[in-house]
Amino acid sequence: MKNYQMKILPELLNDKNGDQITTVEAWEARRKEILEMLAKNEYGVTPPVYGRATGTVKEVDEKCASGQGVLEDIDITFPTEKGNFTFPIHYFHPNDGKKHFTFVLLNFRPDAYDMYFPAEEIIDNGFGVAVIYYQHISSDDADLTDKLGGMFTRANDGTDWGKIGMWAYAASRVADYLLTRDEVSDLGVIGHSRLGKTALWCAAQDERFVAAFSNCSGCSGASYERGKHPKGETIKLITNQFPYWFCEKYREYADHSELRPFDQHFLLSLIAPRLLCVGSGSEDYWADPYTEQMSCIGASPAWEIYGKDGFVGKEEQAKPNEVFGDGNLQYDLREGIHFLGRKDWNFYMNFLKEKGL
Ligand code: GTR
Repeated sequence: MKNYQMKILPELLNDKNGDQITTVEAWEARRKEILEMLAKNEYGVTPPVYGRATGTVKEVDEKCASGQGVLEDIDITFPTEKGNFTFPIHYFHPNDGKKHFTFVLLNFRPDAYDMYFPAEEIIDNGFGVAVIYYQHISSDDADLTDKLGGMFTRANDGTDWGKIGMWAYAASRVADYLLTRDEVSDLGVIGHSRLGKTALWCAAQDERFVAAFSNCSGCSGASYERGKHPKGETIKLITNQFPYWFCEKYREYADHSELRPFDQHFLLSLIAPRLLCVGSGSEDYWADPYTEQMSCIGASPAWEIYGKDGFVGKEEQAKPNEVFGDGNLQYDLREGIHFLGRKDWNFYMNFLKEKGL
């Protein structure tokens, strides 16, 4: 495993002619190429933005949690090819009149309070969090025209966006709105599992997010396909069970993943030189923690091109609860199962504080 990536992974920093990239300018050209490669071969092509989103505050709890926070229920509306699209969010922020780093969380349930985020603790740490229920955007099934999916014409050429692309698009529209709010300084996007994949794809495309947090994102998220542990999920398995998360073309790699001209470190590299946290669970074999760590190592040169540290840590597998957080690309192996819990949030919030956010 040790030198596996060196031998068989597609080269991140080689340009079209196979020459090594050493300048920011050449990297940014390469970055565009990678973005297009991932859109056309994995997540699908994102439709254009027809206009910025606006928000309508529906309800406010001025003293949420223990009274230190505000919870606002807001409708986000934006124009699309086929008219306006509206969906609700819950927006929590500290009640102190200051600006705060704010997480945009893609979540699995519609409730304001949920086991995947400790609202009160996030507020107490001086952060905001805006929560999107992902199926308000489009259903998690094969109906690619549900809700937002139906608002754009599909080209039917194998590269149309899948659900991950739709959910990511919604997080960007929430960013449109939040960036107009006085309570917001900077934004990060966060998600768990399929929504961790979504958070990565969202931040890859939308550079207004200064940070991204991938929690247990696994296959087609942070983890390498090449060199995957036998217990880990593969492109073959994921495209059999969840083909609609991706573009149709992705299925071509189901039996030939070695032919992909990229691996998942390409996705992580698109977030450079911004902040990125990749978090795994030590017992989350399906997501394959070690190839998540390895792909951080593989993506790290993209940060180095900017003269910044990317991943700073060991190549040998992290121990449970070990955090490699000295660079701009943090990796942590939270002890336990497939879950987005308090410990994960604390790893991420500590990272932000250490970076001065
Ligand atoms: C699994 C899927 C994973 C992961 C997970 C989830 O069944 O195979 O890729 O995304 O669902 O989202 O909880």
